[in-house]
Amino acid sequence: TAPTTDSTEINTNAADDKYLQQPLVSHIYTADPSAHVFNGRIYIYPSHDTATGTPENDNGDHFNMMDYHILSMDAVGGKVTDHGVALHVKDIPWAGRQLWAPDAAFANGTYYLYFPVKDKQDVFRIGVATSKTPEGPFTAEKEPIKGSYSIDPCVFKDDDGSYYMYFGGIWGGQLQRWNNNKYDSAGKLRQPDEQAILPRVAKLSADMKSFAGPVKEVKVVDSAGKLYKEKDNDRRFFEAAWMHKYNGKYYFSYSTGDTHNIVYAIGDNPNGPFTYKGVLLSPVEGWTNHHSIIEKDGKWYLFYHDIQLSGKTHLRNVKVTELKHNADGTITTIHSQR
Ligand code: FUB
Repeated sequence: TAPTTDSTEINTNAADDKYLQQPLVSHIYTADPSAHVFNGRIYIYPSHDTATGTPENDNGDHFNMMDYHILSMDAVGGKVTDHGVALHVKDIPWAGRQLWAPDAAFANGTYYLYFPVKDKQDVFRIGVATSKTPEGPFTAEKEPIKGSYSIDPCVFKDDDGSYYMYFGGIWGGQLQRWNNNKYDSAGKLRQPDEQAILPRVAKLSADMKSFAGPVKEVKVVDSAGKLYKEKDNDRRFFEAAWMHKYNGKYYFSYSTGDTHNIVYAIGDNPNGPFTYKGVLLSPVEGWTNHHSIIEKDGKWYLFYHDIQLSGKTHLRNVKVTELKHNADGTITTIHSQR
């Protein structure tokens, strides 16, 4: 498709930011980039996609990742360093298979890596591992975080020093198996007219290794305050939660229904509710869409992935582009282009 000429959209083909649409690294496949600024440097905590030959199926078994590599760079557009294996599935005592999208946080003089992986019963749980350096290597705790489930943790630090974990992913991510924080292996996807399944949030304890209170549902509502139905595929939650704060407002963003837009919803407190505002990234090449948002040196950036290098949905590559908040608090939609 031709580059957009609409001035309200960020044109990732603009001559002066050509590097923004190139994969950040091409020697390994990477996806689900959770970016953070630690000590003035950008660290990216991605999934490490691997061609294991696992046959493709509806549960996402072909996303059979075994380890994490952390990437870092001084600034967007700068040289990217791959710090090597930061954590391997064989070093997580309780893990079975499939290391999916991670995130990281810094507190108590320690770096925490949060990761979803199926346990030995093939149920996704969220684990935590620690390191004294942002690039690892990380040492995993012996058990998953008590009360955790499903996938795609995003750990957000609020201005008052509290940390919250947002998480959940439907279908292969198993969120449909959890109701009132109870597991039902037969849990089904919702019918079109039923209320859509909601993402989850839990406040983290001071030790950063446990939940301080019960896991709660995150309400995303329309402009009339109504929750979405399953059939509202363009707006309801699917996976890939991220939280950022801008001008005192909480921006909750995620990948939608079976349409895989990255959309955002705005709220006044970290637990929600959040009111749907619009699309911030349209679907990318490949089945999944997963992002993070950071501020560095006064500019905002969107990290995301597509499948430019491989053409295969489970072998992705991470990218970065600039993100623009408009004067009215909305975000300019980015259309991923090659
Ligand atoms: O990387 C595996 C899964 O694909 C992630 O957990 C989802 O968000 C999707 O990107």
